Amino acid sequence: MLELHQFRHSAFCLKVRMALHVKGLSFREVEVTPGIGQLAVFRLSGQRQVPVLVDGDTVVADSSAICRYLEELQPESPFFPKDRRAVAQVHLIEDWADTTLAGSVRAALLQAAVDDPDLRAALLPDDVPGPIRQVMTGVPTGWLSGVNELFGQEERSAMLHNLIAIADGLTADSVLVGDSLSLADLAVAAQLSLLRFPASSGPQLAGRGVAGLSDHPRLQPLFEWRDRLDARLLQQDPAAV
Ligand SMILES: N[C@@H](CCC(=O)N[C@@H](CS)C(=O)NCC(=O)O)C(=O)O
Repeated sequence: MLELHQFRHSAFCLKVRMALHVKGLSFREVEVTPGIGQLAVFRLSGQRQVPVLVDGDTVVADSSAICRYLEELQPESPFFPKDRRAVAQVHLIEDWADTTLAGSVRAALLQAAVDDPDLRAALLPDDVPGPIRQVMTGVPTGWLSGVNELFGQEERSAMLHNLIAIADGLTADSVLVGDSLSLADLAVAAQLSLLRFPASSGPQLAGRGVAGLSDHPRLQPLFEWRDRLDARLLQQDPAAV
């Protein structure tokens, strides 16, 4: 049985969970505790980040490397279109989503968590003990935001510009490249989870996210598209056992 070592609310881990569902592969989720649990991740994979996929003796780190491994393991429901130009577009969009978009949504969510103690509480792992949870959510906003502005105006408008451009061309059941689902869809949909958490993130987080973006009128088609994908891939079949 495949094992996915993950942080539940990591967008990169969500991308891999979606990919596993597209391929119809069953897997076991191993929740990693941030910090201390990453020692085991390092011992296993030679680096400390999640997601890490374990398939018997094979250990693969990095969401893109894992998706390419899954593509070889299970060629059906391919992650890439046939047309060469479309393949290039998928690579470009996946790379943009995993780097530029990932950096911006992370900064946006951190900023939102600084501003909103309830969101901060919802983001803590479920097994954080009550007293620690209280201290973490009680941290005065001023103290945290004193660090500096996390999510700058320029970064926000660049991200918004790109997301609106995508949203404008979408309907709920369209795909980003070609005419079937590809890694471009999974990579973008996964990063959007940090702006507005999907139903598969659980009742504490579903629908919450970054104020001003999660409810931005021009982005609604994008979140509706993402919600469709989330429902199709992750909700009806909680295949992970
Ligand atoms: N390029 C990697 C990025 C993975 C990544 O950034 N993982 C984060 C969780 S979202 C992580 O493990 N952070 C902990 C750390 O860097 O120590 C991928 O695509 O998998």
